[in-house]
Amino acid sequence: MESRLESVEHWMKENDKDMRCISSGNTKQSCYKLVHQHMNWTESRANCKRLGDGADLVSVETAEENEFLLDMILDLRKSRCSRIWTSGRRISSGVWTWKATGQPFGYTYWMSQQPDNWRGNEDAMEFWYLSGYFHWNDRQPEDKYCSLCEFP
Ligand SMILES: [Ca+2]
Ligand SMILES: [Ca+2]
Repeated sequence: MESRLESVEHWMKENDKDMRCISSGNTKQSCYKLVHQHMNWTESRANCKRLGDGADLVSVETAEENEFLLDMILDLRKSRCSRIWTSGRRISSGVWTWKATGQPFGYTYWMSQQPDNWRGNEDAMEFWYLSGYFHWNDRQPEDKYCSLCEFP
């Protein structure tokens, strides 16, 4: 019988060029799907959860996972997704936390000068395409962007 991850991989190969899986090194195996439809952070998270059992907005635990994801979204950028939501949120204590796992940020890849909480309401983390690369930035969660779902 296929494991759930194998069935996700099968579905990816058959149907979805916007979905990729990581399976190397010390990083826990996951698959990811870039969603092109522009939605605010809350809508983006609800959409990911609808895509599969355990699916949620992406959480980035390691440098290896981050590198894989930045390569993936750069490669898929013909989609014109310049801003992409993740599950990262600044919670009331000011600590950045991955909402999908409940864990505070360990590894980080913030762009220089970020997070800057511009105008005091940038409480969600996005991948932001600027000067040829994607970077981490804090951004207001009401804005409508693409999103990246993770199937752990
Ligand atoms: Ca992850
Ligand atoms: Ca910012």
